[in-house]
Amino acid sequence: MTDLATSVDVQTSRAMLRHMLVARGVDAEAVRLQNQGRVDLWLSCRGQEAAQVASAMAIGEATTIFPSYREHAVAIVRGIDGVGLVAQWAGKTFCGWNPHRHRFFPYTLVVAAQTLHAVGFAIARRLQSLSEMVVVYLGDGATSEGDVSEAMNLAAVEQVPVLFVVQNNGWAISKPSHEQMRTSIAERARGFGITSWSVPTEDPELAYLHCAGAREHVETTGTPGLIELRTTRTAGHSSSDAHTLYRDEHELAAAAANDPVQLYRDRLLSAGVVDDLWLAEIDRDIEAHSRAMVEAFGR
Ligand SMILES: Cc1ncc(C[n+]2csc(CCOP(=O)(O)OP(=O)(O)O)c2C)c(N)n1
Ligand SMILES: [Mg+2]
Repeated sequence: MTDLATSVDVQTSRAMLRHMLVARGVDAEAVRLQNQGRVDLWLSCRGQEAAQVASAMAIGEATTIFPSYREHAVAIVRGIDGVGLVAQWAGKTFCGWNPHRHRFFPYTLVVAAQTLHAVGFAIARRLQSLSEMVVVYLGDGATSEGDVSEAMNLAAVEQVPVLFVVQNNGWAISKPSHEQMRTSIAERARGFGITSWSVPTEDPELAYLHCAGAREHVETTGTPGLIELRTTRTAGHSSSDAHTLYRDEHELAAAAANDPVQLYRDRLLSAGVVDDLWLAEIDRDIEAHSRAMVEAFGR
C-alpha cells in the first residue's frame, strides 16, 4: 500500500466515534432484550466496533456490502436503525432493511456463503458493464470453509474488484484462531494470487487509513484484495455461548481494559475533538434507538 494519507480529518473522527457509540448502544439494548426473552438470539459485535466502523467508513456509501452476521456497526454506518437490525433476531422477518437502498445485503448465517455471493455479484456487474467494487465481510473461522477458497480463487481468476474484509476476532465460536490455520489469513489470500494486508484495529484512525488504502488498490487495479482486521470479540460467540468456560480470565480482562469505544471516546474528548455537549447529543440518539427497540420488541 503506497501513498497512505497520514491522518483523518476532524469530521471523520467525530463520525467514527458517533457510529461506534451508537453501535455499542444498539448492541447493548439488543443484549438486554435477549436477556428478557424478547429477542431469540443475538451475536454481539462488542469489541469489534472500531474494525467495523473504520472499514465501513473507508469503503464509502456507494459500494455494495455482503455482510456475515455480526456486522451491526457496519449496518449502523449504512443508516440501518436498531429496530431494523434486531427484527430478524426477534423472528419478525428474514431481513429488517432494504438491501438495495442501503447497499447492504441480508445477513448470512451459513458461514462463508456470502463470499461466493459477493464474487458472483461482482461478475454479474461486470457482465452488465457496471464494473464496481464489492465488499464482503467474513470471520477468521470462515476462511477455513471451502466456499472461501472457491470465492478467492474465482475472484483472482476472474480479476474482479472484490475486497474481502476479514475480521479476525481470535475465535470461531470456541476454536482459537491460532488453532484454525498454520499460515496467516493474509498469506492464504496470497496463495490465490490476491494482494493482502493484515492490520491492527485498536486505533480506529489507523485502521481507517489502511482500509482506505486497500479500497483504493482494489478500485484502481480492478482486482481483488483481502484485508485482515485484527480485533477482539469481547462477548461470547452468541447469547447462547458461555464463553467464560473456555476463555482465559486474563484475556477477557485485557479486552475490557482495551475497549476500543471507551479508548477512542477518551482520546477525542481529551484532544478537544468532541466535548460533553456533543456526547450528550449522541446519548440522546442512543436513547431514541433504545426506546424504539423496546417499543418494537419489548412487549
Ligand atoms: C456452513 C456452516 N458451518 C458451521 C456453522 C456453525 N457456525 C456458526 S458461526 C461459526 C464460527 C464462525 O467463526 P468466524 O468466521 O471466525 O466468525 P465470528 O463468529 O467469530 O464472527 C460456526 C462454525 C454455520 N453457521 N455454517
Ligand atoms: Mg472469529
